[in-house]
Formats: sequence, C-alpha cells, structure tokens
Amino acid sequence: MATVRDTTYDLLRDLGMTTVFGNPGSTEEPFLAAFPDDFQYVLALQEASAVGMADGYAQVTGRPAHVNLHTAPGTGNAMGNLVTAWHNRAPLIVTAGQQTREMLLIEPRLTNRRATELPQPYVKWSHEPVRAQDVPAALMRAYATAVQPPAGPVFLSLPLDDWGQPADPYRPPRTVSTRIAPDPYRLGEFAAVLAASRAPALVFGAGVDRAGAWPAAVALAERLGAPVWTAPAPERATFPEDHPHFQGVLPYAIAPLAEKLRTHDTVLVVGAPVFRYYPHVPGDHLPEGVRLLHVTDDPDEAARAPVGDSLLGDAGLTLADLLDLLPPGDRPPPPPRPAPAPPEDGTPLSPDALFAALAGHWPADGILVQESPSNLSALRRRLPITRPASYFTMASGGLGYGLPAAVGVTLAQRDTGRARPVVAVIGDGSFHYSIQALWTAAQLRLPLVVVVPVNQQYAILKAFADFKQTPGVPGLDLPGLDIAALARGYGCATATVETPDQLGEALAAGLRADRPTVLPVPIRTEIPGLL
Ligand SMILES: Cc1ncc(C[n+]2csc(CCOP(=O)(O)OP(=O)(O)O)c2C)c(N)n1
Repeated sequence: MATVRDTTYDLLRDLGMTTVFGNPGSTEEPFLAAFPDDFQYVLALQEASAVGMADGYAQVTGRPAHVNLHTAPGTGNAMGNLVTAWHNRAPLIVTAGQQTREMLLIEPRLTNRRATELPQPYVKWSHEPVRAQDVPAALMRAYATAVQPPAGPVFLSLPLDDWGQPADPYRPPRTVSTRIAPDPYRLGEFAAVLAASRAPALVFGAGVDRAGAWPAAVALAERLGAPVWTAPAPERATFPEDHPHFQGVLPYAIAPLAEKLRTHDTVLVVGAPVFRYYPHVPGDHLPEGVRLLHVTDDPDEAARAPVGDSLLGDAGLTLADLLDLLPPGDRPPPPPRPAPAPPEDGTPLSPDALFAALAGHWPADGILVQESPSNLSALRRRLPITRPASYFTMASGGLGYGLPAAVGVTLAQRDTGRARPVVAVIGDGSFHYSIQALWTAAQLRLPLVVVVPVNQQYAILKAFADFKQTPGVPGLDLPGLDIAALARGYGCATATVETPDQLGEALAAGLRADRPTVLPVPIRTEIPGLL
C-alpha cells in the first residue's frame, strides 16, 4: 500500500521538482529517509543559505524550487531570505517538519507553535494539512499558488508522522497559467496615450527580464524613439545597458526621481513597482503635467502606487501587444548618455577602477550576482549588463542573499546545461550573513568566482548617516576579518588581488577551476554619496 511519502515523491517527480535545498533535523528525517536516487539534496549549513540558493536556482531555471526546513528554528533562520524571495517574486515551495500529530496538543520539544503564522506575511499561502492524506494535494495547491502571478514563496508545515500513513489514490499534477494578458480595452487606451505623447519615457523593471521580454522592450523603445530607464533598485537587469536609448537606473528617492522625468509628458512603467524608494527625499512623485502608465502583474503593486493609471498584465505579453498597436513614429532617438571618464590609477584600487578591470576581463555571457551596497553605483556604471538573465540581486534590502543566490545560480547553470560563467560581487560586510553557502559551492565543485571589495566598513551606512545627519553611530567598522582564511576554511580557492592585471588572471583561473574562488580586493575607503 502506497504511503503519503510515496505519493508525495511521485508528485514531486511529476512536477519536475527533484532538487531539495535544505538543512535537516529530526522532524524532517521521515520525509528524507531512503532519499530517492533520482533526487538531489543540496545541503546548506544554515537555512538562510538554503533559501537564498533555492531563490537563485528558481530564477534561473524559471521553475519553482523546493526548500525543506527544520520546524520553527529552521524557519526562523530562513526568514530574512524568505522576505527577499517574496520581493524577488521567486516561486519557492518551503516545507518544514512539524512534531508528531499525536503529541502536538502538549507541545513537545520542536513543536512549531502556530506554524502557519511564523512565515507570515512573506508567503503567499501557509498551511498545515488537516489530514496526513492531504499532504500531496496541499503540495499541488502550494505549487499552483507559488507560480501564478505574482509568483512567490509558499509554506507547508508537515507533521513527521504523516509520511508513513496510507495514502489516498495518486492524483497527477494539474497545470495553471503563469501569465496574465492585459485587458484589451484598457491596453488600447494606454496605446492611444503613448501614440499621442510628445515626449514619452520608458521605465522597465525586473518583470521585463522575468518575462524574457528584452527584445520587445528594445523594439518598443525604438518604435517610440523613447529614452529608457531601469526602475529604482532593480533585482534584475531590464534592458541592454549598451543600447543608445539606455539612460541608467532611476534614483531611489521621490524628488530626484521626478527630476529625471521632467522633460517628458508620458511615462510608461512596465514590470516594476511605482517606485521602489529608499531614503525619504520629499517632493512630488512626478513633475507637473506628466502622466504615468503602469503595467504590472501584481494587483497589490498596482493598488499601492501613489500616482498613475495601472493595467494588470504580464510585462512580455503587454509589451508585445503594445508593439502591435503602436504605429512607427518619426521621433528621433534620444541623445545617448555620456560615457564615464576613465577611473583613476593607483592602489588600493578605487571601486571604479576595480569594476572597470572586472568589465575589461568579463567573460562572454557572464552572469553577475551583486550584494555590494556602497559600490553599487560604481559597479553598474563600469560593468553594463548587455544580455538577459545576467544580473541578480535582492529586491528586499536584506543582506545575506547574494552569496547563496550565486551558488544557486551557478548550480542551475550546471543542471540546465547552460554552463554560463557566474561572478558574484559581495561586500566584505555582506559576505558574512550567509557565508556558509561557500561550503555548499565547494562540495558541489562549482566554478563560482566571488569578488569581495574590502573596505573594512559598512560604508553605505556611513553614507546614510551623513545623509540623515546622524553622526556617532556605533558599529560601522569591520577590522580584523581575514576573508581569505574564512574562504579557505569552507573549501574555496583564494588569490591575492591588488591590481587590475591580478584580477584578470585570478578571474580567468577561477572560472576554469572545479571549485569556488574567493578574491578579496582591498579598495579605497572614501564614502560615496547615498544618491
Ligand atoms: C539582514 C540585514 N542586516 C543589516 C542590514 C543593514 N545594512 C545595510 S548595508 C550594510 C552594510 C554592508 O556592508 P558591506 O557589504 O561591506 O558593503 P559597503 O556598504 O561597505 O559597500 C548593512 C549592515 C541589512 N540591509 N540587512
């Protein structure tokens, strides 16, 4: 007689979910027992890394990823990156073990009290099945919830004695759609506004990359003769950044962002919130007379926008439909933005010099994973992203995502056979939040290269303190950390990098290696401006 465990594995297999990211405990062992040969268990040494890896993996494969956590403490450790997965729109199916049903009333050790509330509000659905026999169907519902727009994480709490129970008859997977087509009438209104616009501007967000819609985004920009910005603080790149229409990333504060749009009369935002602000710089959200049109597949994102008219729709489908509706115009292309001046020479390297060197040695088809807060502007200025699905960071602002995400992205390159090279740039502070992901990369023999700009401080927080005029904040310096020793301790290769040439050599060697390489690079310690 088939057990709940048997049918659950059959369902996972039929859903194509044969990779499990996790960290095991007693409450998970009955699920993991006799782990099938055709499944892969990716062991993380802490749950933050399990979730970050799964998020990167899900984004690259375009499919939900399974994370298996240890009851309440494991879910607690996972929470920061679960917040990120929510904002990243990463379809994660998070399962956590629960104590034996028979004992739950008296709350034995490792009971997950009010299990379904713990991950809230950063999951789309949270459930503990009422009967053991409901576990497979709950998993199917979790899957359907995770992948439908807006995609995101879901949570199931699964009592450990459920797995051996006799199962209901097997029900094969159902399918659901993952894209919303825009309302054609409202789309027609949007197209009419754009066609009549004197000076339209386009603002693209991560939704464009998730939808695989770079070609449609480029075609629309060229059709309209419009400049293109990326929406503030993007978690993915949205447009070829060497295209003459590309103007950069919009600032993440109200007044400076509005200022950038001053010469336009219509702004079309696709696949991003309006807008992802960070420091409060008050002002009007838009210059006077500017009309904003917003395309998103998330009703909540549409509802909370402070300005503009919105249309629910998948970024790719909507852009394709707009192209069908908009006739070729005769607007000249916008003037291209000026190229940055060459960076200054000398050691330690400035962030600009480091990233100019990285760009100079960048591997064809390379993927960048980024968590380097104060150096972000320099990195994005020097290393344009020119291909889709090539840039990943967190949408949330929570550190501890980039390093495990890079491991998940690299593993997905191997598992999908794409074999694209992956380079992570992780600040020397950010490096420590999920550092144990390095061990997983080493065990999996992944050729990930991690560049660590070492400024021995939380520079971005010093910039924020300057901006808010709050001097005297403690805890912003990071002396005495030996990044190379830590990396070696987890099984990674390291090399000394102080010059652009050393970076080139170490990068090439690291991408050819059969294990991860961590490259700490001392950089200058000036504090850049926040905006
Ligand atoms: C989980 C979490 N804890 C704390 C913070 C606050 N925080 C934001 S940036 C930052 C410093 C990052 O330091 P580092 O990676 O060295 O980059 P730098 O600012 O020096 O470029 C901190 C602590 C955060 N964003 N997330």
